[in-house]
Amino acid sequence: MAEAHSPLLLRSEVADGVGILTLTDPQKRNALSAAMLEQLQANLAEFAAQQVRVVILCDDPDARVFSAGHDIHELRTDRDPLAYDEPLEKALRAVRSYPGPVIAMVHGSVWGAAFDLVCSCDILIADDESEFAITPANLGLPYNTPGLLHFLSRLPINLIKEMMFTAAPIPAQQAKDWHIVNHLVPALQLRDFTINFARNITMKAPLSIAAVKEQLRVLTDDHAVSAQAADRIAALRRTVWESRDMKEGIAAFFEKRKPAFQGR
Ligand code: YXS
Repeated sequence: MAEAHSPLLLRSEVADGVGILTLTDPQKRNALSAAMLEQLQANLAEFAAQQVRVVILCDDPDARVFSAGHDIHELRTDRDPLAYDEPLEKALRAVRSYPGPVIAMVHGSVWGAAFDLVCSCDILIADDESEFAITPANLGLPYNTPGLLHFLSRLPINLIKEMMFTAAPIPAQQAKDWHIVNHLVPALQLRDFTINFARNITMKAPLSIAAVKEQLRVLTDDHAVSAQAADRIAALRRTVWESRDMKEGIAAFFEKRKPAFQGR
């Protein structure tokens, strides 16, 4: 569970065999800090040890923001900020390999890497106050290949391009029309609907479900990429994370001003 010295950034509970993890860092709009992501991994490991069959990842019902995405304070500018061994990627892999369904229960807005997090969940249930944005273009960041594969396994490429190029939030109904969201329910019904949905799955055969989840992960995550393609991708992304534009995008966020991107 949470390290003794770090504040609790995730509330963990088990109700009727369903594990519920609630993001609780309202001051930073549930930004995905290394501390929060480590607590997410630790809680998932604890649930797996307890053979919790279904997990719900959610935010508090009075939050306006499900998660503001990667903690921008922690974005590395001296190396690939979304590298394989970064806390975010480890947490996404923990969700994708949890031996049972992880359901994202979304109220409020989802930003940046938090969109990758909810897309890495197996099922997404949201309310009519939810919206979804992927925002590297706002900050000058190079999204990574595992993330793009996550999106490609979820959305048609033209919709991914629209979300990436505009960084505009996709409102709830449009997210449902685009099949980002499995179920769209009124805000007041979200928790009961999702817990009942999860509880029904806990009555099914856990080994069968865990095997199908892992088969689908292997079939969608393990894409063979040629050495030349891998080098090209690395070069393209390095140009971006070494750029002055990325430093400008991050600085502009903290100075609460619009960034002036120069294309270099
Ligand atoms: O000024 P104080 O100290 O009160 O702190 C403010 C914000 O700086 C802080 N905060 C964050 N801190 C670190 N990382 C973040 N992602 C982050 N977002 C917010 O929280 C305090 C309250 O923020 P404020 O005043 O803006 O709240 P608001 O309710 O007016 O607006 C909520 C948001 C989420 C619309 C707004 O905070 C916002 O636009 N946040 C940034 C969303 C974003 O662009 N996320 C992407 C992060 S980078 C990422 O996830 C990927 C790597 S990528 O870029 O590739 O998608």
